[in-house]
Amino acid sequence: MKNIDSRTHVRGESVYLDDIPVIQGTLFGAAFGSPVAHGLIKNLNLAAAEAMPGVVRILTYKDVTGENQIGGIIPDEPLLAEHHVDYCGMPVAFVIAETDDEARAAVKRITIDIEPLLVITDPREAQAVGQLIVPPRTFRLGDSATAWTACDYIVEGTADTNGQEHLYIETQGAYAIPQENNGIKLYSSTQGPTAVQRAVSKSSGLPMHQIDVDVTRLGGGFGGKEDQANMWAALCALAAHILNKPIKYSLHRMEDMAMTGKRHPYSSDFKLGLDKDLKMVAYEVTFYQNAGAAADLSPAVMERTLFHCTNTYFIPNVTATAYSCRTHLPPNTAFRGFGGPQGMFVIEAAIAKAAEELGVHASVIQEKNLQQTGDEFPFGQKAQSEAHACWHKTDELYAVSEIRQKIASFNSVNQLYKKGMALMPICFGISFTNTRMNQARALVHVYTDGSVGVSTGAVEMGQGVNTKMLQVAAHIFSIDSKRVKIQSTSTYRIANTSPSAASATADLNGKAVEIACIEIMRRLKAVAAEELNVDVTSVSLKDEWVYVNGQQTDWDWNRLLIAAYAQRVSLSEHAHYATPDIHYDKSLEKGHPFAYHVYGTAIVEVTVDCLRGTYEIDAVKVVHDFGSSMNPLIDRGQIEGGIVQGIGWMTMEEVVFDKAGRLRSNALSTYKVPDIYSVPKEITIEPLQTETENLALFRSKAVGEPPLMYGIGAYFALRNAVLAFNPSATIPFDAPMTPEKVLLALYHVNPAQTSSYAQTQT
Ligand code: LUZ
Ligand code: MOS
Repeated sequence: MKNIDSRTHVRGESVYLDDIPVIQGTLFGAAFGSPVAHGLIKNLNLAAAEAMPGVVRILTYKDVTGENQIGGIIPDEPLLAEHHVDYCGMPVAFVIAETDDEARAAVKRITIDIEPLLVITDPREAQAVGQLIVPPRTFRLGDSATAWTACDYIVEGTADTNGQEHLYIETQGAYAIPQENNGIKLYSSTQGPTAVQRAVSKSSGLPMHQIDVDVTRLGGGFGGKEDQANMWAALCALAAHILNKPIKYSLHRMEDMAMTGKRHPYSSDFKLGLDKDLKMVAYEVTFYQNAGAAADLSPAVMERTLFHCTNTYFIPNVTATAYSCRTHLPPNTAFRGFGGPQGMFVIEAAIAKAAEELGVHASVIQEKNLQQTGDEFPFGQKAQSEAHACWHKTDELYAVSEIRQKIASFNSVNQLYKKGMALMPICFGISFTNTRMNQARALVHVYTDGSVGVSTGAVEMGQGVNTKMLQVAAHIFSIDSKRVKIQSTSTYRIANTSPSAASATADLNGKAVEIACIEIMRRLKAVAAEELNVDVTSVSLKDEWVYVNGQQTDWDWNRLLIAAYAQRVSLSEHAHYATPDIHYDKSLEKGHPFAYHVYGTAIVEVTVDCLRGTYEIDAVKVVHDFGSSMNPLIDRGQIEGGIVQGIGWMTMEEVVFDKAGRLRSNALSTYKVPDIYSVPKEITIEPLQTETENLALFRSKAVGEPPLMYGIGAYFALRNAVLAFNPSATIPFDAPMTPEKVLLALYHVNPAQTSSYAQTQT
């Protein structure tokens, strides 16, 4: 079944926040963000802005009717700055005007006097002066300190990954419409309607039952709208509450890029020990997470980095420590993978370093250390591992040694073009790491005309979750999918939702839909049994007809519904699902936090132009653990998108903040993302079909985040191509591997290691 939104998407008829018809009397908001990254506010000058045409009101922290606080995990983030500013772009005032243009023109007239304070943009500097968001955490397995003596080879190093702009096509925004008796209806481009509802409730002072957050779909989220839609919704709701007028704010791209957080940059130290058979014996790693100026989701992101610090390998002795470091950047936030990719990059860097020093292919070390079923993760969970199955199927299907030979022969006859490849096995835990969040609800109404309406807590953001929800209902009822409509996601219909995140949305909400539909079916079968005067166990429904003992009757779906209604049997159900058997003990850092893991292996092949430093991604060939896909078309789309997004993070996307904390890569002219010309020339995806995972919706494993991590292979493939040209290059593990960095590495001369290349070329 194709994505149910494809028709309206292609025709431009799909409704996003900015497509909602604006009600008469609507006013428009625009935020004034701090021009300075850190300082004390001495004076905020609003008079010139207030005198601008169309300006109705300018709100500051003094106008906040509830608590001036939108922090989720930790209450450390004001809605509007009070006495100090902590990052460039931090909202200080909110202008309300009659038009969008007037609001923004007035923002430009606001001036602010700030006494500057020391700006820290580097996480290690922040850690050194004790600026931590939460206390550090350490995961331990075995005893790495004593294990070094058992190692024949030890490598140490540093590995850095940079941030990443979400670049959802639809920018952040909200539209708040006051209702009678202080209610507020909010349209918000959010992955977390309840998160918005909570932030609005806290900052406005209204109870949650007064706030209906309604989401039809998003033009992309990628984690950027898990927490950071709250600010704009809370500002619009506050203004709507105070002025009793509808208020809309839809951010411009440059406002969005400057004011919102991104993927967390990390700087990490690693030490990896191997025995003479290249088995990894001990691994120590310290992560310095650049959290930005407020907690946002950083503690949870930090924890997922630890959960994924050994990727898909078994290492018997591990000590992994993570610091969440407070800097003066916009608060960094969820981004597809949620800290996992950052952790996985470091172990892959350590393996690459060992391979380069020992003169073997990294894949030899990777393969020897793949985790087996029953192996223990550093956090105590025992693996149900598909790592070997994915790796070996990759080798079988794509013939790794043949690719390697082709690359070697290409490289031997080409001076200025070099090819490289890398294998990238992945392993990603499915469930929110915060156990309590692994719950969802669904509300299913069957109407007497035979149509079905389904509401869940799932937010459609292009990932196709609504299509999957629809498939569940149509399948359980055994009715034509055209009869089912997935309604918008509303906090009035579904309460206390977890955000659509952690790759778990289809599993959690789909299971709730399944439970609700099964319950309605149970009642319908009882009605049929009574009407037909047969035993209920003999009744079944198939393709909209009632069967008794496998024999079709003259009762169809509609006739049965009308009978049920006449018998006053409920045709509605609200169901709850909570992932069973997951638990985690933070005091021990042990437990079973994930319902299951998703595995896969990718081969990434690249060609570097060694004169220019530019490169192309020739191919990405994948074996992916789908479980048993319930929608191969959607799942393949997710994998292709994830691969391209991961490659973008690892190669061309470069977030640049200057020392003063100002974003220099603040538009698409200075921040380069993969386009149609730079995507891999070939992407091949073969399924590893398994039937084991019953905690996945219809045994169809989660597919949202894991494929992004295949993109990490692009970094190591580029590295290998560069080393084919200049074997003496010392290349820091410092992603992204932009063309500039490739060029520097190609012509890098290592004075300690005067190779023949260096002698002839200098
Ligand atoms: N969000 C969250 C996530 O709140 N908890 C998680 O564990 C998570 N994992 C991935 C993506 N978003
Ligand atoms: Mo996400 S990073 O699953 O919002």
